[in-house]
Amino acid sequence: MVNFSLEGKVALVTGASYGIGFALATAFAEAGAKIAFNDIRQELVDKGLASYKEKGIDAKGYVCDVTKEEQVQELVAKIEKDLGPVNILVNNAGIIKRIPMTEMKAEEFRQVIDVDLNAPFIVSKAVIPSMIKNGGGKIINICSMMSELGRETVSAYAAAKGGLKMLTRNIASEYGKYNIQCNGIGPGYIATPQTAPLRERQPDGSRHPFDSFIVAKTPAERWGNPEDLQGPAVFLASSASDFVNGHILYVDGGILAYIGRQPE
Ligand code: NAP
Ligand code: GCO
Repeated sequence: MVNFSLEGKVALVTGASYGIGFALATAFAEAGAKIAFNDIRQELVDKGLASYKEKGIDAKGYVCDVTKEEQVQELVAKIEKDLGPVNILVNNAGIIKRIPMTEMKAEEFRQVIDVDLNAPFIVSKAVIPSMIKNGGGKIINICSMMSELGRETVSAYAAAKGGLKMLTRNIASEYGKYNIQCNGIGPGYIATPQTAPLRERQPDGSRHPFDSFIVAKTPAERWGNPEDLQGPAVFLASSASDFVNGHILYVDGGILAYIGRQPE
């Protein structure tokens, strides 16, 4: 029988107080996993803990900046002590800065690369040794449409998410022999705080032009919800995907398949 159960597994989802990370961790808990998450500030962790509790999930929350290697090593050690070794890691924490490239400071570019690309390296590096010791594990990197496509103002984000796609393939290549599967999820445009500025109503009450553009560009004719990513994430976290490695699963309502609507 196909096995999607995560019973007895320990899952670490980074930056999972709300948004996509919270939805994925919730689905993992429903499939039987024990949940650990982190965020950068205590208020966010507390907010997350309250939201998990509301769903009846006994999650463990930790303050940790995923760009700081020492903090990450401590986080992984604490989780191991509190829940056991991490079997499933989701590199979800991420930021975006929407600034035209010629106006972007090098420091701003670096910050995005640090959170969206360097941190998945740091956190994966911290859990891989115990995964090897325990006979395997699952790493899921949250990629993006920008792992494949560019657009105005997101040079750093696209560079980071394109890099994350290749980090995914490299982890799969390097550690596949230890029964570690590293795959990516490439969400389409998902309604979360990160994309709220792109959906803001105009002063006259009409839709933001980017909002209308995305709906027209998506064969499903809607934005995605964090819940749309739950099934694919449980699949990639479970033994049902044990021979899937180095793959990016785009969950985008069909955006990447579509040439776009012809002008009226
Ligand atoms: P979000 O609502 O902004 O949530 C991201 C979370 O990561 C926040 O809780 C954030 O905390 C946390 N975080 C940021 N920097 C961190 C750090 N250094 N250490 C620890 N935690 C940190 O974003 P989301 O939309 O749920 O996105 C989650 C992931 O999916 C990101 O990697 C994003 O790039 C990716 N993604 C999103 C979409 C979309 O359409 N929404 C599409 C494709 C991919 P703060 O609140 O303090 O910033
Ligand atoms: C943007 C968006 C995107 C999405 C997502 C798409 O400004 O274009 O924020 O980058 O968040 O990553 O998959």
